[in-house]
Amino acid sequence: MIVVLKKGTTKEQAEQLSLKLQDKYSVTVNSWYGELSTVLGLLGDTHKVDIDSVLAWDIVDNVKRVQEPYKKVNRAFHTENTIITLENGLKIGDGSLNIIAGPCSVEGEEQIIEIAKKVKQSGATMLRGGAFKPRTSPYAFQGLHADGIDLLLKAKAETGLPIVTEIMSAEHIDLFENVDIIQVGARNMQNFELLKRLGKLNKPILLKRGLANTIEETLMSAEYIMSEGNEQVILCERGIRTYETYTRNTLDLSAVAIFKKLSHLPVIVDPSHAAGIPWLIEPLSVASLGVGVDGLIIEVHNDPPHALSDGAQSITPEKFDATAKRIFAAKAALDAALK
Ligand SMILES: [Mn+2]
Repeated sequence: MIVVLKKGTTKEQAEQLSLKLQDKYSVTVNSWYGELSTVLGLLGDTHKVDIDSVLAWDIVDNVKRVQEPYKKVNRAFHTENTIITLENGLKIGDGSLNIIAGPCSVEGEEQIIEIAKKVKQSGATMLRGGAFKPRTSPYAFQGLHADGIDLLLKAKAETGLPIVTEIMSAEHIDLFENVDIIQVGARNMQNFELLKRLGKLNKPILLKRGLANTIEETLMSAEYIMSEGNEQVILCERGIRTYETYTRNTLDLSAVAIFKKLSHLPVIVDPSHAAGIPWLIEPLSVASLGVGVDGLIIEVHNDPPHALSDGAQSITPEKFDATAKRIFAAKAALDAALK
């Protein structure tokens, strides 16, 4: 970290600040006294240095980080890819492609079990389904809550598919005991108290990027979970809000490549929520393979016109079957070509 001091700062003032920084953050400080300005270089673990409090010193002109503010997430300190292994042995992040499929919301026993069986036949390796639904309108279907989780567990017992479902409040953590992967939705990406609680669990967390959050903010949210001890974090790009209105969001595929470069965590893409348009699911999924995605999460509903949420962007199990075949074929071809 570089601290540039204002013109006219005396050597005594610079030394006073150096001592303070060394003392407060246990870092080594080197000083350069130039003709025009004085520069302090902070060496060591600077992750805990609060830039704002350094800037609050009258003599400080500018502070620059030369290291990213996240540590646990950073590939620089963990060069190998993180591979997450689920209870049934399924691996995420090992170079294979996992497809998580299922309805936006769990609506009933018959619905979730039928969809689970079908997506499994088509190659899905995990089942998704919302029990707690963050809806824009308080009058929209809010999910079946604990009953929804029970139905997901039934579908898991029936098919063997691990289940992924969203948590909205730390209050509900106990209900997620038998859930394989807990999802943090885009709207909760910066619910830091929730992230800290999830950081104390020994369970994979699927962290979706917020609709208006930067790459660095997303990585800092993952850091919140990991700093509490839970290192099983999967990042998910689900589209960000831009000026474009044709699609529900704008899928930021460069973020996927950047997440893979800056962090060692598995990354998945959600083409359903990114696009909001069923026919875009396949091309966006195939495109995601090119930026190194570890998985996809796709909304599948047996009766999209009557779905209680996100029917318009869901595909039928039949359509999913055809789509999954083409995605797996593209993955095999790409892996062979890039060998
Ligand atoms: Mn949805």
